[in-house]
Amino acid sequence: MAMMDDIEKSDSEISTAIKSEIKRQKEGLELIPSENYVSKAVLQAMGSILTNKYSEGYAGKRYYGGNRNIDTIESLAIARAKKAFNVEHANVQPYSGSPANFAVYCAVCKYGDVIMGQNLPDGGHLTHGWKTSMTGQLFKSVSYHVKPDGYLDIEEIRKLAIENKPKLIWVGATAYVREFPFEELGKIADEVGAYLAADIAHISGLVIAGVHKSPSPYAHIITTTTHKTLRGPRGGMIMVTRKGIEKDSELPQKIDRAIFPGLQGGPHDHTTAAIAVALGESLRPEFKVYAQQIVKNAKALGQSLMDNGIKIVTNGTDNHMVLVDLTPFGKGKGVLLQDAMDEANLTANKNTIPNDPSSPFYPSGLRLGTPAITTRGMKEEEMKLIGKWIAGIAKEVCGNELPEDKEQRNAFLKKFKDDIKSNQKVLATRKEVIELCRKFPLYPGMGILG
Ligand code: DSN
Repeated sequence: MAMMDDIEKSDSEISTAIKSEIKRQKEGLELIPSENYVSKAVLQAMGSILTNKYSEGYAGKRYYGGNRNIDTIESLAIARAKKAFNVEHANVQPYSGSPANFAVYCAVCKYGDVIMGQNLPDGGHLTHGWKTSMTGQLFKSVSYHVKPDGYLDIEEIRKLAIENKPKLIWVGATAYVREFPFEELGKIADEVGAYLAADIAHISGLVIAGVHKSPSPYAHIITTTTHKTLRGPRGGMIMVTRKGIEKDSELPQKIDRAIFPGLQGGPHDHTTAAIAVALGESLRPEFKVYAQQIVKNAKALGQSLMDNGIKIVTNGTDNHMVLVDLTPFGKGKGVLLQDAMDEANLTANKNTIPNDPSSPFYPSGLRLGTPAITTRGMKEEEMKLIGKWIAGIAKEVCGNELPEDKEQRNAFLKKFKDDIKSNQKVLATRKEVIELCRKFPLYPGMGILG
C-alpha cells in the first residue's frame, strides 16, 4: 500500500515526521494500555474519501443531501455495536471518549446535580467528575476510592451514594487492574435511584470477547472509546441497555439529542466506517483468541516483574493492564522509569498508584498494558523477557532522588534525560528490544510500513 507517495512529494516536513513515527512504532514496544495497532482494513477506512462528507443528523434524518452511503455505513456500525455489546441502542457519532461522557451528563443531569465517580489518583478518569474537568465544575462531584489493597471499596461507594443521592454514578477507570464490580454498582444505583453509566473504554474489547464481565445487565448506559482493546480508530460510542430503557423509555433519544445537536456537528464518517470495520473484526472468533491472549500476557508480564523483584498493585491483574508500584524506591519515581524506558524503546506512562505519596505529575507508579504487543503476536515467553528488561531499568535508575524544589527538580530531570542517553544498561536493552521487534513485524507487506 503506497500510502505515503503523495505526502512525500507535497509535504516533506509532515512526511519526514510520519516516517520517523513509523520507525518508532516498528522498533519499539508499545506498552501504554490504551494504545493498539489497528488492522490494515481499519487504516484503509480511516484514509478513505468518506472524510469529504457532511452528515449532521442520523440515518434517514440528515440535514444535507448525498448521504445514502453514509446511512448504510452508520447503520452497519450501529447494528454491529448492538450485537457486540448486547444493547438496545447505540450512538456511534461521539468524536471520542470525553465528548461521549459529557453527552451522558447532558442527557441525564442538570447543572449542579450530584454525580459520583472513581477518584482520579485512585485510577479514575478526568471526565468522571475530577476537579480540573468541567464535569467536576458543572456538577457536584463525589469521588469514591480504592482500598489500601487496590480493590474498589464497595462499602464506601454504597455509603457515599446513600448520603449524597447522586443522579449519575460512573463505573470504569483508566488505571484499575481488577474486574469491575458492575453487578454491585448496579444494585447501589438502583437503591438510590441513580443512573449507572459504565465507561468501559479500556476493556471494551475484553467485554466483547467475554473475557471481562459485561456491564450490559447492570448499567443503564455504556460508553467506550473505540481505539483501545477494541482496536479501532480513535472515536467513541454511547449505548443504552435494556435496563436503561426500562428506567427511562426516552433515554435513547436523550442520548442522541445530547450528541447532535447538543454537543457536536457533523460526524466523522471515515471514523464511523473504521469503527464499523473494527466492530466487524471484533465479532470474529479470532478476536476472542486475541483478547484471551491479552489477559494471559498481562498476567505473565506482572508475574515476570514480581519474579524480578518489582512490586505491582494488587499483586496481579484481571485485565490488560499492570500497575507498577515504585514506592519501594521512594516517591515520585514514575517519571524516571518512563524516561529511561523511552530511551530503551519501551513506551509506557508514569501513573499514580492508590494512596500515592506524590502528585499526579510526579506519580510513584507506571502503567503497562499488553493490547498492542499482543496484536504484534507476542506471547508469554516474550512477556517474561519484557518484565526482566523493565525490572532491570527500574533498578538502574529509580535509586535517584527527585529534588523537592521545583527548579532543582527540573534541572535534575534535564540532566537525567541527557545522562540516560549514554547509560550502558539502557542502550543494551534497546538493542535487545529492536531485535525482538524485528521478529514481530508491524504491517508486513505494506510497503513503507512493512
Ligand atoms: N488517555 C486515556 C488513557 O490512556 O487511559 C484515557 O482517556
